[in-house]
Amino acid sequence: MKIYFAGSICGGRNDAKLYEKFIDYLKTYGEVLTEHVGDQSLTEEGGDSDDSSYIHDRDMKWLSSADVIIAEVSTPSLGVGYEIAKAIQCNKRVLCLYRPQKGKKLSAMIAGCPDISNAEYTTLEEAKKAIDTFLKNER
Ligand code: 6K6
Repeated sequence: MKIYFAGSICGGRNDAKLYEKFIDYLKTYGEVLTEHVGDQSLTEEGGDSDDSSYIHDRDMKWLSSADVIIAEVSTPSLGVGYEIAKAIQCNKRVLCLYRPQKGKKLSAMIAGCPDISNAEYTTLEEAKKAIDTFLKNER
């Protein structure tokens, strides 16, 4: 199974360590196409490449080849929102993982979208269970 994991880069890297843990877990299910999203050396200023067109085109190719998209949406990110919308357009299954935080709210465009499986979590174990439920028919 090919998994496209989406997480904030330019939107902020506060959750980058968590992304790495999700990616490690997702690797037990199949190939994670976007391992760099969990790379701790990748900052919000970029780092993978300065060529935005190259990054966009490569990531869109990966997205269209993916079987499922799993996005961590606790840190708002234009890129992640764009990837989610594109994935829905391509009729891909999408899971969004959201960690509720005081004073913050998940965008209604994600929370209210009927084409997205939304799961809230507080611990890594809870998030893993949501991933298991989402992927149980995909292995
Ligand atoms: C280079 C130039 C500007 O930003 C960069 C960083 N490099 C990236 N490399 C790979 N994928 C990226 C990069 N920037 C964004 N993405 C994709 O968008 C990833 O797949 C993430 O899921 C998502 C993050 O979007 P932003 O808006 O938070 O960056």
